[in-house]
Amino acid sequence: MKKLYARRFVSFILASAFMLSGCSSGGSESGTTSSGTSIKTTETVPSETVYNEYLPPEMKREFSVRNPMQLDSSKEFKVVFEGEWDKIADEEYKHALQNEFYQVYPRLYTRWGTGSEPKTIHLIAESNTEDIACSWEDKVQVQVRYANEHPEDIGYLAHELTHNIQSYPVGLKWWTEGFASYGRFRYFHWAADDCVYLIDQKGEDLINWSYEPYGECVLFFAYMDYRFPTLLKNGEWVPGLVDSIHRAIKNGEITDDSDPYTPGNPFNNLVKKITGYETIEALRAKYVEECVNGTWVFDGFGSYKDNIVLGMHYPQIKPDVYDRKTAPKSSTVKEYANNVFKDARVYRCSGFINGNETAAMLVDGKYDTKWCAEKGNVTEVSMLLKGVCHYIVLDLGSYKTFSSYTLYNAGTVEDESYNATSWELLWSNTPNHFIPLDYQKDCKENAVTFETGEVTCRYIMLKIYTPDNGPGTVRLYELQAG
Ligand SMILES: [Ca+2]
Ligand SMILES: [Zn+2]
Repeated sequence: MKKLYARRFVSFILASAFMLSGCSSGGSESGTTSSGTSIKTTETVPSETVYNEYLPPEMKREFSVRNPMQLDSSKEFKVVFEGEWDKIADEEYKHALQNEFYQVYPRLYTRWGTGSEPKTIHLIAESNTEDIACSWEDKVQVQVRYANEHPEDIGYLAHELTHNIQSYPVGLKWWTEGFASYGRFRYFHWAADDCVYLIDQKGEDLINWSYEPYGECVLFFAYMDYRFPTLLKNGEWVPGLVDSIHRAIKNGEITDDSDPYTPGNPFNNLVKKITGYETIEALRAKYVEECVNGTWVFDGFGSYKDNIVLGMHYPQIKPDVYDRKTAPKSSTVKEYANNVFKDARVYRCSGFINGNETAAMLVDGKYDTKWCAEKGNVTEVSMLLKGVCHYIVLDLGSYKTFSSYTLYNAGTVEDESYNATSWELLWSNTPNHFIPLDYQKDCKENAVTFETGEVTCRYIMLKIYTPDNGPGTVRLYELQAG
């Protein structure tokens, strides 16, 4: 079940901004409702074709009991299902949304509610609508067709629920959507291991984001919360940047977010008051600089000072700490008359890019075939959280003995800038508990042999920590031993 959740996470990586915004992109509309007090926020998708290409074809969904997380035991909050739920084929889908509501909504309310927002939410299934999802007042609506075609996606609900909490009197643009996506990012994805959505902190989408309502901006919100957090000082709450802007919009002090560049408007005045930066754009530029230079690294919300508001536990990106051994490098690249890794069965692997570049090609004995996998092929969040970008477990079929191994990196055939530079080889006699054999931190060789000392074992694991010093694609042509 964890795995299937993790699989869902793949689509989040691939679709990135697109899906993170609540399964939406392109148009959004907002307007004042008849009561004049709440904004309807609509998520739409440009075309079905665009959408579908982001979903891995093998993707399936299974909703089940999630990690035990904070539930609303006081029954203060409630979700009521209305409309055409009988037209949604999978009965478990409703159940999953219900679980999500009781986990996410109390968090959102505690953090950003003022007491006037609805505590009961009506969740409506509607077939006669073009919108994938929308929310207004105490209602969230989901399109029946979308639910049937993309039952793996439930994260949009957290995004919509954040809109319910916003209850902004006027419609802002990038802030409203970015904030809703941040609500989803922090209180849905980053609230449990099996929903974690990892972001490439040096990714172009993130750096190029410039106030489009749907875009890669959740990390910017995470940055604002980190650098300018809400704190409790001498028993008094001192709101940080995100919470201050949110409150100012709620109480009508800020009604416009359309000019992030010019100092002096109400939005930027508030930014300046809290951060010292003249504009939100100046702060964003600083954030991009910090992401690129690595002076700010997002590794989860565990260390956030504002956790005092909710006191929850967050998953954390935390490399495994154990005694890594480094084997001496051989002066020559060894070839083996009896390559004991040849045609080993791939017991497990983190993924591969296509049928012509599978993990098995790492050990097929051919120097021109490779195991290739992109970052997006990797679905196991538990490994990613430990800093492992790709991995393979080989079953040697029986106990085999070797005393050195040779890795033929990308550079033996392609550009050497594609070389993986940090990896670890481990051994075991069961497919689970592996013992370190050789750890390489910064190896730049195209083909290289390491002297591990004599080992007899049935299983081998190769973990890749740094696949290519760039986008995270691994390209390995051969792994041999003898
Ligand atoms: Ca090969
Ligand atoms: Zn939205």
